[in-house]
Amino acid sequence: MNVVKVAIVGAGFSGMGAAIKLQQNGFEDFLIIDRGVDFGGTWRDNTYPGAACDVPSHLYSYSFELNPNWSRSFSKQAEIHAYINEVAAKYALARRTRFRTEVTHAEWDSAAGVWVIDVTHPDTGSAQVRAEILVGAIGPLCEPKLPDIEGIDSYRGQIFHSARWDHESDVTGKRVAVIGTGASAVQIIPELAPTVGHLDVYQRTAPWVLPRADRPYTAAEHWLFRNVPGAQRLSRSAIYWSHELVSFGLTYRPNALRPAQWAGALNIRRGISDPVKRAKVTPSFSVGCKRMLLSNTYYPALGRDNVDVVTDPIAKVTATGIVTRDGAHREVDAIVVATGFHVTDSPGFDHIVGREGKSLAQVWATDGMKAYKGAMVHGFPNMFLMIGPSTGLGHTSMVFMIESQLNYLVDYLRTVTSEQITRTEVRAERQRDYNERIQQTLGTSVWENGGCASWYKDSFGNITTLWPGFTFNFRRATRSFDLDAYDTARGSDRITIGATTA
Ligand code: N01
Repeated sequence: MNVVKVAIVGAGFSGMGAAIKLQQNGFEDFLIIDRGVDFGGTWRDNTYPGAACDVPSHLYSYSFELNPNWSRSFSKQAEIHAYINEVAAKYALARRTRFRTEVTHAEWDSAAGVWVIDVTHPDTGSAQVRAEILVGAIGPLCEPKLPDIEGIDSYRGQIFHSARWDHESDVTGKRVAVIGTGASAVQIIPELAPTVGHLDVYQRTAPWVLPRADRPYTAAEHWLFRNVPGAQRLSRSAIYWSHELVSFGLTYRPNALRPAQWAGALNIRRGISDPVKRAKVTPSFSVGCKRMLLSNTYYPALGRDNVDVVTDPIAKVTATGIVTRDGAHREVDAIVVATGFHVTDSPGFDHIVGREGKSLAQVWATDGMKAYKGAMVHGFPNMFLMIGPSTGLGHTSMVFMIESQLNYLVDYLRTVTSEQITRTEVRAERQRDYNERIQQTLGTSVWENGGCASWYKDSFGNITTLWPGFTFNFRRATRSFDLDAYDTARGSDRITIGATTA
């Protein structure tokens, strides 16, 4: 059995960031656990053709590890993954990481005051790790969501999810279907369209796809970033503040986003000449309600003669193709399922069990995912979620949110160490008040009023995934650990919950 102070589950941007910050602040007793073979999380798993970030790389990277060498404004997956691996190597994180190790269950042991974490490894089998503090850094976009379509299991051709791209399957010249038109599909489709024989794009809801200001950095810019102190930080700040302006429209004044909608409409007109196709791909909701996508190549790809946009709902999948409700049967050699992820209903929530013997899934089943500052959940002592509920963004870099939470995590560890606190649990009323304020702020938002259905909402219709408003407010809220929001216990004391003990 392995006993550590902090167990970090997940070796993506947030888990690595947590490990680096712990290390830098003298908390060396930690272990990272990841089911994959490498660092990178979503940037390791999403290798589909065209995978790239839709936030400029100078912002979508750690502030403490700027990279002057980004080749272009919106880097591709391989470059981002390489950056992540360089950072991991610089901080020697591999020596504290167990790869190919999956957490099957994590349960708070009240008597011992530790998290008991069951893990399994394909070669060495099951084992247990005990940790005083559990950092859940599994990311919201790690569990691929397969569509619940009749007959999909009977399909005999190649079929795979966008986040599990099968590079052994060569679809060149073949008949291919892509189900979904979200952020992943919008990047995949332009790569597939020119190489496959025929492409059917199954669109349930047309997204807004805006022009993408993507270009390679020039040699002069690279020289500046490498040699002029502050040049890169200045560029990063300019990107940050220009993106922050968008959050004003998203949260408070959706009408202010109209220019983006015009740009989207222009993008359609430029990319597609056929009026029937144009009409099919024109969204019927306000821009920003679903994630605003960026591409200069998506609409031209849809406009190609070998690409059909199918808007009739899918009725079933057969052994050889897809049948739509109008009865048409389109045969295909391969199906790419680009249908997103389990965000508000992640299977991982079943495996984390708190103080009262209930899993996160059970606790959140009654009225949705809730946490305090996206990190701490009442009933789950000594657990810190990275980019948990209400931390997602529709307009800028998640790394900014991750680093905000890292400030909070480090100050939490400093505080409990200096105060000799062994158990910390957020008070129910503080968590409730915090979430009520978030829901109030969301009342004016485009996500609430824009006329769309999206994964930002849970099954209760509540937006529990997004941080509303400006990200600098989240940075301020997480600057220091507010001990008064927590019930605590010291030494071997039982944790104090209000007037009672548990
Ligand atoms: O998934 P999505 P994604 N039958 O959930 C459709 C991040 N990301 O993987 O809109 C038919 O957005 C669904 O239709 P509808 C980013 O945060 C970032 O594309 O629900 N269709 C939708 O079109 C993003 O938001 C980057 O009506 C079905 C699509 O599948 C998040 O990941 C790149 C269906 C799912 O879209 C997820 O993006 C990629 C069904 N049964 C991803 N079920 C970058 O940084 C679902 N759909 C660039």
